[in-house]
Amino acid sequence: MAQSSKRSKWVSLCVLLFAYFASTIIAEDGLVANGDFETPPSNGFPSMTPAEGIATGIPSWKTNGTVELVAAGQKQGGMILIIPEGRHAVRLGNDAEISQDLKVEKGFTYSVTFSAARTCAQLESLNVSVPPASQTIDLQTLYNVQGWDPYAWSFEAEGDDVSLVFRNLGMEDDPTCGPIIDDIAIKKLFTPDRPKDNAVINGDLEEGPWMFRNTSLGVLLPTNLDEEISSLPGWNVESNRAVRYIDSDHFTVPQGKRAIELLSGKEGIISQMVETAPNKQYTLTFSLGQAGDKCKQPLAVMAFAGDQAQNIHYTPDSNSTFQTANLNFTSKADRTRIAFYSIYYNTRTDDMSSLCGPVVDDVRVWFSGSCKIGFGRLGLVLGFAFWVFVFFMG
Ligand SMILES: [Ca+2]
Ligand SMILES: [Ca+2]
Repeated sequence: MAQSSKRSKWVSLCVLLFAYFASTIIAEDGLVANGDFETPPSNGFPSMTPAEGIATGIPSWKTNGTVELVAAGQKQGGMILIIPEGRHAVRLGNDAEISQDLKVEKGFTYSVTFSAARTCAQLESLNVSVPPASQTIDLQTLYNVQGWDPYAWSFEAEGDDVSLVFRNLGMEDDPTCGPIIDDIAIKKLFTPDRPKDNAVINGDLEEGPWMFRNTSLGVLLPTNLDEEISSLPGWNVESNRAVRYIDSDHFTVPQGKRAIELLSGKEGIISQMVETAPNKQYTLTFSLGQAGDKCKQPLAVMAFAGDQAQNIHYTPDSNSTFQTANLNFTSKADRTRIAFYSIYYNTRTDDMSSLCGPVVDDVRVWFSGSCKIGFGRLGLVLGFAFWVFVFFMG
């Protein structure tokens, strides 16, 4: 009797555990199901003849309209199609979409990373949405010579079950001119606490979108429309053009594993509203460096803090890949805007067309008024120590 009750307890425990895990299969950070489009459809990958290339079913995705699985080596008009990663990707025809249902946690902010390439010279854009949140990403600007880039977009989950949708809003004469997408990943973001001695949130830029270890292009952060929902917690990309989130595996980063590379001159601006006490002296300090990506010098940033603005040139030092820059300002209100953009429009020296620029990291805003008090106290302590010394020696 005792044994059977023990067994039934075990059974109920197992059932409970199973129920727990079954109910919490929440999208994990990283690639979504078949996010790289390398899982073969039930009838195999379509042949490389474009006419037969219409997907009959892409595992883990729902499709609407002309969605085509494309393969490495496949040609279009004499040009080989770009496949961002692996051997396969999808191309969205006019007004076509793919979607996948995801389990997330309501109220949290998630960032979606995806790679996109355009196929024709026409204006192409891609709409990414988790209804009701939606953003159209402009693919017209080529940020690098390889013809594709990873992008990040963030949304706040309004429920536990959401649908991630990629849609080509285009209506081109040539229906095969739609964008190619690949490598779709998701990451639940957290907002780091504000350090005691620094008013900047995520000033070290370590919290940001998912990055694939094997992707050497960084991740582009396009304009974020909602100040509160950003792939780079705390920060806003307030310009029409994107900035690049870079990692220490593929770039030179001043601090930690992540930093921002500013692109496109004035057209790529990151900013943050930091909490300040009105009419107090503050100092903005940050690391200014180069990304180690053969970017043509000179590199320089325009740094803003409240009503102060200063251009700072990166002056290479043989011992370091970055320098520390300072900007003193007096706060005018309980929030002060800090911002950065690149002064020059830089490209790489090896291909003359990939966009690059100065790197910003380790951003701090601290109450420099307190510094004087600190030295005052230090002076008192030293003075007291001196008199104690004189007293005992005497
Ligand atoms: Ca792929
Ligand atoms: Ca960093």
